[in-house]
Amino acid sequence: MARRWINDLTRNDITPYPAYLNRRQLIAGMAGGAGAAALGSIAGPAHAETLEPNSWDDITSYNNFYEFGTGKSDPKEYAHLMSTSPWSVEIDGLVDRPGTYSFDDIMSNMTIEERIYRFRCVEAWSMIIPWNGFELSDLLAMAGVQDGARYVAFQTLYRPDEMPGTRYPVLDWPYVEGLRMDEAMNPLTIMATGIYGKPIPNQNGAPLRLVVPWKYGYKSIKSIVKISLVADEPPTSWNEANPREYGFYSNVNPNVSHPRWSQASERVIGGGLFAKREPTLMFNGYEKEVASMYEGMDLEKYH
Ligand SMILES: Nc1nc2c(c(=O)[nH]1)N[C@H]1C(S)=C(S)[C@@H](COP(=O)(O)O)O[C@H]1N2
Ligand SMILES: [Mo]
Repeated sequence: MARRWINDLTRNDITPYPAYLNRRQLIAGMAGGAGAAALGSIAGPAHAETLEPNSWDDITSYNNFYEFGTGKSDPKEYAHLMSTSPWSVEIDGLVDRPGTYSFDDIMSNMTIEERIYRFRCVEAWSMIIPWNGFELSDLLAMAGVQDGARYVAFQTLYRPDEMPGTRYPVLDWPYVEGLRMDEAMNPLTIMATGIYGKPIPNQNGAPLRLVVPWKYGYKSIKSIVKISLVADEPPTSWNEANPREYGFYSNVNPNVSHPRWSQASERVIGGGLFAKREPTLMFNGYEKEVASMYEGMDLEKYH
């Protein structure tokens, strides 16, 4: 039933409320007679009722994937050069079952769900994207997280022959990112493998990429080939490139400006040339779900 809903997805089929809600939680909650409690505890962002996904065209032709160039249309133009089959992910570090996991192996062990999430780039544009994927926590459980693991480090494919943008030293390749363990285990954090029920296009990070909806887009690392469970905060590409402008946390925060621009509002892609900017929401609208992870932290210092 869930699969039919995903595969035959049309604009009208998209449940508007609570749009991003994990169907598994929804069903589990209702079966246990605790539906109302489940809904209450993970009720969506303030504007969940009105989440209207961007078009397939918006989502797949306006991209950041610097391995293919820094222009917004470069990924769509060049990402076909990247071969994504076969694909495997090496999982190492503080795990019980380190090893090379094939993409097919991962997929046969994961339950694919749809999550309609806001997506906010640090450059102050945004979209709403209907992802398909699975919770990162399920993948980590497959590898068996050990006690000493406090962070998760991710690495993108680095294949210069297939990635013309890596000829330029824009970033220190390969692209790397990281999350604190509680962020990685948060149910909102997913590994996306599809958009609109179709396999995720290369320009969006095929065959699997991270999506962390309450953080600026650059945390959502694409085309992942390696995941390491580690004890210490791992280096991240944008932080290494410019630590003053890009912190490790990178939580969406309208009250903390980027040194070169305000983060108080955003331009919604697809709204047309004269569309009004929309106010940016704390934690990108996911405050209720994630704010407790940062209680007592100075969000300006740990930006
Ligand atoms: N490997 C890699 N991952 C990346 C990037 C990149 O350049 N390389 N760009 C990031 C940035 S800045 C954004 S906004 C999102 C864009 O995702 P989208 O193109 O699917 O919208 O991918 C993020 N992940
Ligand atoms: Mo971004």
